[in-house]
Amino acid sequence: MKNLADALLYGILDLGYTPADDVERVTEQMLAGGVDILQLRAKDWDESAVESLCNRLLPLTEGAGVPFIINDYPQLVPSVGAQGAHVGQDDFTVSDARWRAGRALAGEVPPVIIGKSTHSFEQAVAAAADGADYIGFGPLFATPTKPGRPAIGLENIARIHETVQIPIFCIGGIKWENLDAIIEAGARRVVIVSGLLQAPDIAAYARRAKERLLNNAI
Ligand code: TZP
Ligand code: MG
Repeated sequence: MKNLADALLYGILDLGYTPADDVERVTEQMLAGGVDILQLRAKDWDESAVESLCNRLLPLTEGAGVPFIINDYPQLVPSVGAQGAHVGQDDFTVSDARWRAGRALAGEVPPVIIGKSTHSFEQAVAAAADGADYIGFGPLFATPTKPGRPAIGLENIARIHETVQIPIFCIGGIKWENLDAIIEAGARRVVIVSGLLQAPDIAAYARRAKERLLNNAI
């Protein structure tokens, strides 16, 4: 299984963009393109529907050795055998999510991954202090994938990387076209949602973004 610490490109399978009958194909494409970590984000889907999506997708991510993260349902982590969960500012605290995800208490190695969405420098510092394993930091740009959430811009990217030691995944409106600017502002790791899911060739798009991030990391 790939290590979170080595992850550069985070793919989110967002059911707002991908029809449920196409999730396996899209997941395979993302994995073929080299995403290092993959999240299932099924907003407004109920727990049993999310559970069955997890059960369809986990064999694919396991086969690729890519951690599988569930948005919003940490309690599903142990039952489906996912690697972790992602929570927002208005969801569970990091420690509550970790408790629900269960396996940390059982001393299982590797422990579950808990990620937190952050929308400001202060929230990012707080999430790290609360014990998050990684944070999402954004939206850098306003994006239809997260309606109603204002852009935070690029100003704090360098500062947050100097301050917070856990992996920071910049997110929100990131596309191939603005990746250079984001990297120049200090980003090392990114999440790309609609850019990837709407690409005519998802694998090629992911591969190109990953290569750019790898060149930067070397
Ligand atoms: N959190 C902050 S922005 C965002 C989330 C889930 C959506 C990012 O999606 P896109 O399509 O890459 O802008
Ligand atoms: Mg949430």
